[in-house]
Amino acid sequence: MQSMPDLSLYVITDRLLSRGRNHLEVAEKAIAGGATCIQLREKDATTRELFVIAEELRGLTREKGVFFIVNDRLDIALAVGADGVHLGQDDLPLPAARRLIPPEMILGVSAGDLQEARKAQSLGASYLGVGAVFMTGTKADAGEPIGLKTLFSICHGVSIPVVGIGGINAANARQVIEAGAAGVAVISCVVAAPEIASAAREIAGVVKQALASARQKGD
Ligand code: TZP
Ligand code: MG
Repeated sequence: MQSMPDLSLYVITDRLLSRGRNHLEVAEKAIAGGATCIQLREKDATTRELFVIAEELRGLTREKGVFFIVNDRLDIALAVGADGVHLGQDDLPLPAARRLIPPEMILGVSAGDLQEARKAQSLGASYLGVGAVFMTGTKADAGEPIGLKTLFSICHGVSIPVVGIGGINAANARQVIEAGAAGVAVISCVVAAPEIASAAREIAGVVKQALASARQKGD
C-alpha cells in the first residue's frame, strides 16, 4: 500500500511566476531550501513537452528523496512513475482515476468545503489540498478565501491529511498548521522569490516548528 508522503512543505511549480527560471531549476532550489514534496503544475505545454519536464523532475526528486506529484495529468504521472497525481473538482473523477492508477500511487484532491472533502475521502483520495485559505492572485478562479475556520472544520472532519493552499507565506503558515493541516502548499511565496532556496528555508522552518508544537499538544 501507499506510504504517505511528507507534505509539510509542498511546493508547486509555476513557470509564469518564476522570473525566467524553469521547472527544474525552481524544484532544485526549493528542495535545497527544504521542500518535502514537489508538484509539477504546467497548464501551457504540449504533452511531449510536459513529459520531458516531468521526467527531469522525476529524476531530481528521486535522487533527493522528495515526493513528486503531477497536477491534472494522470497520463503524465503514470508515464514518468510519479509518486502521485493531484486532481481538482473539474478533472478526471476519482473513481476513474483510482481504476487507472496502481494502489500505492498517491491521489491528491482539491476541496473547498467539508462536503467536497468528505466525498473525496470516501472516493479514495490520499490527501486533500484545501483552499484557497487566504487571498491569492496566483489562481484566477480560486474564489473567495475559505479562511482558517473552514480549514479547521475540514482538517477535523476528515481522517486523511490536509494541506492548506492559497496565499500562504512564512507570516501565516503557522496558523495553517494550527488549524490542523499536515502541511502548506505554496506557489508564489517560494517560486516567485528572488532567492527560492532561502524563501523555502524560511517557510520550512516555520512549518517545522508549528508541526512540532501541534504534536506536543497532541493535535
Ligand atoms: N489552488 C487553490 S489556491 C492556488 C491553487 C493552485 C494558488 C496558490 O498559489 P499561491 O501563490 O501560493 O497563493
Ligand atoms: Mg486541476
